[in-house]
This record gives sequence, C-alpha cells and structure tokens, in this order.
Amino acid sequence: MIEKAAHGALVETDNLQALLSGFERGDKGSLARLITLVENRAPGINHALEKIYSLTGRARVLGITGATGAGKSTLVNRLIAGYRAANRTVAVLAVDPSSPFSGGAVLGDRIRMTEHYRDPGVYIRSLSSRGSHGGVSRAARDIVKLLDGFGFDVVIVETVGVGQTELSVMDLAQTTVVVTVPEGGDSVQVLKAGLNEIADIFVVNKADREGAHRLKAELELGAGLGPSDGWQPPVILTKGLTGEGIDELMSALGQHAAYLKAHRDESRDGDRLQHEFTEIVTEEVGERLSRFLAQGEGSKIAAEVRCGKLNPYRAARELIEDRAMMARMLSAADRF
Ligand SMILES: Nc1nc2c(ncn2[C@@H]2O[C@H](COP(=O)(O)OP(=O)(O)O)[C@@H](O)[C@H]2O)c(=O)[nH]1
Ligand SMILES: [Mg+2]
Repeated sequence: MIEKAAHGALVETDNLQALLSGFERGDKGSLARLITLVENRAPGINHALEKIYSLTGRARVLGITGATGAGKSTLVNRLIAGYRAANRTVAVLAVDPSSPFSGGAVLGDRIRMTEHYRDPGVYIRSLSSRGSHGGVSRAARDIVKLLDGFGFDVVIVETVGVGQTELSVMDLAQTTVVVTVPEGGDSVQVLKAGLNEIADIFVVNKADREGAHRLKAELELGAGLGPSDGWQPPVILTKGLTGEGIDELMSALGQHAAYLKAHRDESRDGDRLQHEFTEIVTEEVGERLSRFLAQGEGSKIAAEVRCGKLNPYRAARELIEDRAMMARMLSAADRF
C-alpha cells in the first residue's frame, strides 16, 4: 500500500497521542503521518520515537545500494514478491538524495512498485533530502524505527550508492546488498566508492549483458582479498527483468541472517547503541540551542555574535559556564 505524504499544515494539528494509538492499532494512516513528522523534523517527534522504541528490533533490515539505473528498484520489487510468497510483510524506504518528492527517479520507483499497490502486507515510501545536511540519515534511521515498530517483518532501504550519506544510511542495515552492472565499467569503481567495505552480498544485475561473468570474477577476487575469516560476500548474478537469480539472492540473504545470528558481536551492538544515543542527545541539544537563539536572551547573544561584536569562542564558553543560562537553554523544549 502506498501512502501519500501529508502536508505540513495537517501535521501541526495532529495529536501525538491519537497518532500513537493509531500506530499501535496498525493504522497505516497514522504510520504515514508519523513518517511525515519525522521527515519534517516536527517538534515532539522524539517523544513519539521514545514511545514506540520498545516495539522495535524485530524487523529484518536490508540495505540495497548501487548506482542509479543499476536495477535496485527492479530487484526490490522481486524481493517483495519473494518475501510475500513466504508470507512475510515488507516495507520499503527508497532514499534518493537528489530528487524532490515528486522527482523522476522516485516517481519511477513508485510506478515500478505499484504491482504491490493493493497488497496490505506491503508499504512503500520515498524519502528525499530536501537539501538538509545529515538530515537524510537521521530521517532514514527514525523511519526505519517506525516501520520496524509498526511490525513489518522485512524493511528494505534502497539508496543510490554515492557519498557519505548513503554509506551512513547503510549502517542501518543488518545486511547490505551492493548492486553492480556490467556496463558500470568494472569492479574498480566499486572499490573506489568504498562499497566493497559495506557489501555483505554483491549482485551483478543485468546478467543478460556482456561482461557480467567477468565482473563477477573481479568482485570475487576483490572480496577474497579481505580477511579470510568471517563472512565472505558472495557474488550473485541476477536478471531483474526476468527474475533469474532472485532465489539465489534470497538464499544468500537467509545465509547472512543465519551468520549474523551465530556470530552476534555484543561489543559492536553496544557501540551501535551508544552511537545512536550520543547522536540523539547531540541532535536534541542542538535543536534546543537553535530555539534558544531564536528568541529572548538567546537572540541577543546571537545578534552580537552575528555582527562580530562577540568572539564566538568566548560566547560559547560563557554560555556553557553559565549554568542558569544553560538550564534555560536546555529547557527550550519543543511542543507539539
Ligand atoms: N537489461 C536489463 N535491464 C534491467 C535489468 N534489471 C533492471 N533493468 C532495467 O534497468 C532500468 C533501471 O532499473 P531500476 O530498477 O529503476 O534501477 P535503480 O535506479 O537502481 O532503482 C530499468 O529500465 C529496468 O527495467 C536486467 O536484469 N537486465
Ligand atoms: Mg530505484
């Protein structure tokens, strides 16, 4: 089922409690609204995430990355069908850093995925960056939490594999699939983009084209250069158009899940949770600082910094050392 994003104006009148109970009842409209609140970084959204957190941690989260046109959405479509056939519910978050919400690529994704439009066990949502720095990975993180907490068995995050944002989005995934194509040149490009470091599984899509086997061999060689203990990323040939190779991909995904289960790394899990925690604190404090500087005594300080009258280092130190003012700054909490 595909949801339209609600408009900002609707968001402001939303009642968080009503949304949360709708969410817990399995109402897709409430889910869609909460996702929009996350996208817009609406005030109070962290309260919502705090409330739903205990429901999270159950979904299988997959990342699918690779260049535009590699066939990611086509493969995602096939994976949806595969998981649905196994009676698992699937949510897809398509992250496209360049396109606005109605942009070509995202629209194309939606159209291609409409095969699953009427299936209530499928939910597809696009996320655009709207030019916000670092905002995409945060939004993606929180949206995956919502999809997971809502109860989808499988959450697939599709991103274009370029740049730091995409790499950081892939941190969310338990298993990352890097999709390559023969005409994408060669495996050197994969290595250059650092994709070999995040790949748990390589896919050579468009295996109907010239050079697919050569690329597979190169990737296998590259993957074999890594540490010889631990998981060895398999390289799977697929034809997105016909669905050939999808069974192999599904079984590789299953094998990686089993591997992760058998080799649970508690210190890495702990690192990830602590990182998440410090990120949330940093974001939250940063937002409170912005609100503090936007009005009252905060805006006076900001004005003096802006015109160069106040040394920013000194202003920062004085603010931090003034405990009463810090308390006022930190109490610049958001309200729904
Ligand atoms: N020849 C060929 N074309 C494919 C294959 N898989 C996907 N495509 C086509 O490649 C184009 C881009 O696919 P898409 O899934 O949108 O790529 P994305 O940008 O990575 O999501 C579409 O026209 C697909 O029909 C394949 O196995 N072989
Ligand atoms: Mg796509």
